[in-house]
Order: sequence, then C-alpha cells, then structure tokens
Amino acid sequence: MRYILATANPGKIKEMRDILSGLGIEVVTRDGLGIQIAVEETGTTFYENAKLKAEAICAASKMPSIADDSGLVVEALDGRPGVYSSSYGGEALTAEQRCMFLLDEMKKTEQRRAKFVCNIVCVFPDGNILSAAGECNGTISTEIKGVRGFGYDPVFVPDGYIKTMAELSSEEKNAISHRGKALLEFISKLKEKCV
Ligand code: ITT
Repeated sequence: MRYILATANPGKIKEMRDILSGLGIEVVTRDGLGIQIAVEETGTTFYENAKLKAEAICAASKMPSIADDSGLVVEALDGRPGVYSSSYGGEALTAEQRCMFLLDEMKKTEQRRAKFVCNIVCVFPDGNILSAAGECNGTISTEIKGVRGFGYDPVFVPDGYIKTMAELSSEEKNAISHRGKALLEFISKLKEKCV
C-alpha cells in the first residue's frame, strides 16, 4: 500500500521518508500529487492537529495519509512553544531567528530542560485511524550550533549527548528522535493491524 505524507515541511518529509522507506513503507508527498490545500491547525494538542492534517489530506487524495504534528516543549516556559512551535516569535521569522528568539526567552531562567514531542496520525480512506507518539528529552543550549536537521535542532541537546541535534548525522538523529520513535511505534501498530 502507498501512503501520502500530509506534511508540507521539507525537513519532516526527508526524515519521514528516510525512516519509513527503511521500514519498507512507500510514501509519496503532497507536492508529488499536486495537493496544495492549506490545513488550519485549530487543535490544542499535537494529536488533534495531526488528525486534522491527516483527515484533510486523506479526503483530498483518497489515500491513507500520515500526518506528523510535533514541537518543542520547554519546561521553564510552561510548555511553550509546544503546538505553536512553527510560528513561535512571529510567523515571518526564519528558523534561525526563531532559535534566537527562544535563546532570548531562556535568558530569564537557569532551568533548561525541554523535550521534542511528535504525534503521528494515519487516516485511512475507510475512516480507520492509527496513531503513535514519541518524545526526545534534552536541554536547550546557550548558543546556536550545527547546520543539519531543521527547526530548533541547533539549540536542542539530546540527553546523553554534548552536541546539538543539528550536529548529529541524520541516522543518529532518526535513531533517537521523537519522530523516529513515533514512526517505529506506528509501524509496529500497522503490522499488528495487517496480520
Ligand atoms: P506541517 O504542518 O506541514 O507538517 P509544520 O512545520 O507547520 O509542517 P508543525 O505544525 O507540526 O509542522 O510544527 C512543528 C514545528 O516544531 C516545526 O516547524 C519545527 O519548528 C519544530 N520541530 C518539530 N520537529 C522538529 C525537529 O525534529 N527538529 C527541530 N524542530 C522541530
């Protein structure tokens, strides 16, 4: 069975494609099928937003749709940016400016614990839904470091590492990331469903 990825974020698409193809799942992108609808993320949880995206893309493509909703949850900021990670500090900011904005906010605190969270929701054309979640714990660095990955990777140091996520290879990131863990759980549920 072929799946469509409900995300428009190129960083997510690369990681999801790498991880899923390694597990034998064939995926196509929204761009690949010319599906350009914008989905309003009106939910207040990662799960709700992932479900909204998967439902909309499944309705448009008539294919099983895998959505990822994810973000960075910072303890000292009461969980911000959380579900609003992609627009934190202002819609128009670049990823680097968003990281700078976060480092600025962190100047008010000594506490740097944070986690990346990812919810995967797959909606099938018959209405069935399969979901999975993953987290990656770590700390917020004091400066921007590394050029790999995307988003907040240059300011996130995973537990057990002294490098930021943006200094890790894609294989290293996928092995420990919130997205890698969520997709692994998703595949295991998918296999259970299909046997
Ligand atoms: P789609 O809705 O099209 O999937 P998006 O980027 O808007 O793309 P989200 O609403 O889920 O997706 O926002 C997630 C944001 O959280 C993302 O833009 C990054 O800023 C951040 N993020 C999520 N996963 C990340 C990762 O692995 N590394 C760095 N930042 C990440």
